[in-house]
Amino acid sequence: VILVTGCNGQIGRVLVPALRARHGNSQVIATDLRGAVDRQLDVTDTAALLALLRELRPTQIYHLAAVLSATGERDPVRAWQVNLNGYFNVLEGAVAEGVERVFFPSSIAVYGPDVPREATPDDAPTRPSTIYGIAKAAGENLAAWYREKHGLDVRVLRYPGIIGWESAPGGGTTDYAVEIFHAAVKGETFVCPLSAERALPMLAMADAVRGTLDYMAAPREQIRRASGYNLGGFSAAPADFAAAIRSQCPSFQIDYQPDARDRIAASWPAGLDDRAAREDWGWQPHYTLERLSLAMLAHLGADYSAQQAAKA
Ligand code: VAH
Repeated sequence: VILVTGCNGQIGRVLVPALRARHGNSQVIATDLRGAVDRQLDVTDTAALLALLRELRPTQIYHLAAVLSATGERDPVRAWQVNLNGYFNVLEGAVAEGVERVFFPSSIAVYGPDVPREATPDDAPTRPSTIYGIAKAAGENLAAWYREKHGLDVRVLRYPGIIGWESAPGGGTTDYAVEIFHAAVKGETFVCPLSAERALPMLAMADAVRGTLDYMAAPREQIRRASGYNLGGFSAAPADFAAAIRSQCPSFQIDYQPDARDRIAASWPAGLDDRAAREDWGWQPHYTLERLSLAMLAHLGADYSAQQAAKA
């Protein structure tokens, strides 16, 4: 049995169906604080988490429950409780209940402004500027500690911004890269919270989920980095998304109004060096900015037209 926490988040909504397709519906137990779940679970409730692990005896845990970067800057106490204490509970419970493998999503947010920006390597120093990034960097070190001390196979990926048509993001600095496409298909002017040239590493949701499942299925001896791997896709700034959208929607309008999220993005890399993931376990992204933009507009455009037709 595979347990997923945070199943109703941006990644969880896509990862759970992909896990079910690979392992079978009955093998995946989707949990979250609220919404459509197999079991309700608050990862900060240690006793409830331990009781669920004892009942279900999962062999793997995908721990996706988290408070993202922008929200975390406004509510650091809650961000720390969920992002670190919740994760610590998962690791302690995994050891206590004999879980074989744990997935921990880290982020480019573990890097600060003192790293090579265009192709940040895995071994660049991690001096994060956000509460979210601090918790993720601590989480990477916890993964290495539990691997060393308990032999727990905790696997970590440093995700870039993730963009998909399948699910909505929530509370992140990179949410704009999904919301811009929704505005485009509705013919609305997009008010962008990042400045035009603010480039960040980005990745298609379909690539991120496929890469995560391939990584978790790789033989243990291929995983040579205990603290995890950068997972790269492409590098893009808001102006790049606007240009890709305009090639399909010539009348698309964008209004740049940088806010606190632009300052967070300014502390992050513009691009990732993910050679270690490619060499160690065969990582390979498939979506470029252009291909992803076409797919986003096609899927969201179809959804929007169907919604309009239903209202008519
Ligand atoms: C966020 N989507 O914006 C997340 C992610 C790299 C960005 O960590 O907080």
